[in-house]
Amino acid sequence: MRPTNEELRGVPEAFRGRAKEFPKRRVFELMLESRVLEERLIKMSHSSDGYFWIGGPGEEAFNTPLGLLVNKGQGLDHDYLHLHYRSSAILTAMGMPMIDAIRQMASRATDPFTGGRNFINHFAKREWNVVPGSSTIETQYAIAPGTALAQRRHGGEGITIVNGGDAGTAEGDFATCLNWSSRPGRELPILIIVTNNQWGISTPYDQVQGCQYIAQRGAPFGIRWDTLNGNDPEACWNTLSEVTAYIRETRRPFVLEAFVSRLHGHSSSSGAARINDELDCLADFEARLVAEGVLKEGEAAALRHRLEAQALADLETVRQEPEPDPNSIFDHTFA
Ligand SMILES: Cc1ncc(C[n+]2csc(CCOP(=O)(O)OP(=O)(O)O)c2C)c(N)n1
Repeated sequence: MRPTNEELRGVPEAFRGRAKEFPKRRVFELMLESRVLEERLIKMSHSSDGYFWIGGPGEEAFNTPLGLLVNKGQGLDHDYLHLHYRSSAILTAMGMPMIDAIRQMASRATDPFTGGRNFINHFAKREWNVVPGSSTIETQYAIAPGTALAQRRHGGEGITIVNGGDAGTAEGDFATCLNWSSRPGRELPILIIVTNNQWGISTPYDQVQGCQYIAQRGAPFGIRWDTLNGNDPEACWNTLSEVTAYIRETRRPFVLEAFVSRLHGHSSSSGAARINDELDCLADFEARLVAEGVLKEGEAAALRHRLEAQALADLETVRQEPEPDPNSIFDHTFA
């Protein structure tokens, strides 16, 4: 008898309560840094310091704990990341300095991810197993089982992490990922994440998806699954700690769906205006930390001011840096 959908929900009992103490102050500082960075990048798209913006404001409460929990490094003993374009807070939490994203936004040769040749928030970093991100949505889900399969053969505790949006899961690559991750006896150590912001550019979730939860689609494949409030950083820290422990130890897949906000329009193509009727995880968390006495009144504003000044100084530096040499246009092009 196969387990029912509900029996597959969440991690087994043995993995509950695995989270270390929630580093709330650190998480807040990183969430704020990521937000300030994205706001600077949006301004760059308006001031012609960059051409196109797409990014992650509204996903910081989920992505920051995730970035802190990644086993960062190069090779099969570390985690592999197959990310989509709203993942900046993951990179910030892993240690990316703001200036590196600003370099990519400004299409500078100094962009460490793509040498100024790809869109903003399309990361690639061999030293951290960050696999090159693609603008074609969802292809990452079909590719990710490859590194997970290598990790299954290799052994150890390294896992593969893949994320993407809700609308993209309507494409076949998502089903490919579920299938390859769950072949009986050959299950893969992979965390399959969907950040559900209820939108695919301008198409609402309810007009596309007949299922209640996308993550539930793991159940027919025998994959454990769960949903969580992606606007609550502590819930994300706890759940991600448990889920990653489960995958590391059992070498089995897990589908996790996080409900998040989209705090700016889809991309600069639609203007990227601030959206005020969705919950802002950063403002929410700040209010909580002030109420708890973790942050003093005005402390967050002072930190924001310092980070904004740093981002602006970084932009001044980047403006002086060279654009890519036209002769390098075909470098790293394979067809
Ligand atoms: C294969 C492919 N089809 C269509 C597009 C155009 N496109 C870019 S983003 C997007 C919506 C994606 O929505 P979702 O997966 O929910 O992620 P979100 O942007 O909301 O985080 C679409 C249709 C694309 N980039 N690639």
